Amino acid sequence: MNVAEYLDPDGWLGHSAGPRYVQLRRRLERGIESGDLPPDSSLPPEREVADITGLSRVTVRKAIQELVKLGLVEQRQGSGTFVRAPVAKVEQSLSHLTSFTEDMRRRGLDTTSKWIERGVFMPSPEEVMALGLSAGDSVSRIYRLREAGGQPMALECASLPIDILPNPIEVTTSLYEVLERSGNRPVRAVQKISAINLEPTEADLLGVAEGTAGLRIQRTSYLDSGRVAELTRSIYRGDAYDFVAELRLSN
Ligand code: 16G
Repeated sequence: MNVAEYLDPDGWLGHSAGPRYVQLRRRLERGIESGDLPPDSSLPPEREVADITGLSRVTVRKAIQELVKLGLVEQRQGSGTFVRAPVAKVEQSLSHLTSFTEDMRRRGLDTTSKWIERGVFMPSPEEVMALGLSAGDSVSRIYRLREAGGQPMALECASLPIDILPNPIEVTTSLYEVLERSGNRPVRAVQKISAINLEPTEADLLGVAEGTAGLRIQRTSYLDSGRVAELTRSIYRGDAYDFVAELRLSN
């Protein structure tokens, strides 16, 4: 079935409730999910979709804009709108304190990092509070774009007290491996996860459209002694992650 046939309004438009741009968006979403509109296929220009469906161009534009935000299609400068290839979803367990490298290795994916910042800095007030630093203390900070299987997955900024990570340059692949070697690997962590829409810079680094859904995660990790070892602020691609928690009845 070609796109024009797929969008023939007879079969769907006006049959369900809701605004017409939502009906069009749903029709396109269903086509992407079912494979009728396969990855990398192009959508016809707005004008053509309007002709096929009898909807106004404003309505068509609104539906497509929403699909861009959902990360289902992308607009390539000068060449049109294309269905995005889905990224492999990663499930991260919320009950095990694992590192990004370990999580990805378990799924057979190689990791790479692009460095945004790595060094020893004056701490921000947030870092002073979270890490329990004293006046005049410096902080080790590593800020990376984390990729797995060649795909950008998360932006991650980790801050650690300088005696826990004296030399941030030593971290080339896994932070937790470096901490493990010095006996400073965290044993417990508290995570706060919230839903966000990605800001332009974050979206650009993660290779998705501005406004796409993402997850903001703040992790505070502790050593066996109870001391805070790490504060990490991360932004994960919402389309790449599922966080899974196991729940038990308390008795
Ligand atoms: C995970 C942790 C992060 C930690 C990193 C170490 C979350 C939300 N964050 O991404 O706090 O710094 O692993 O990974 O899970 P690495 O050892 O591969 O550098």
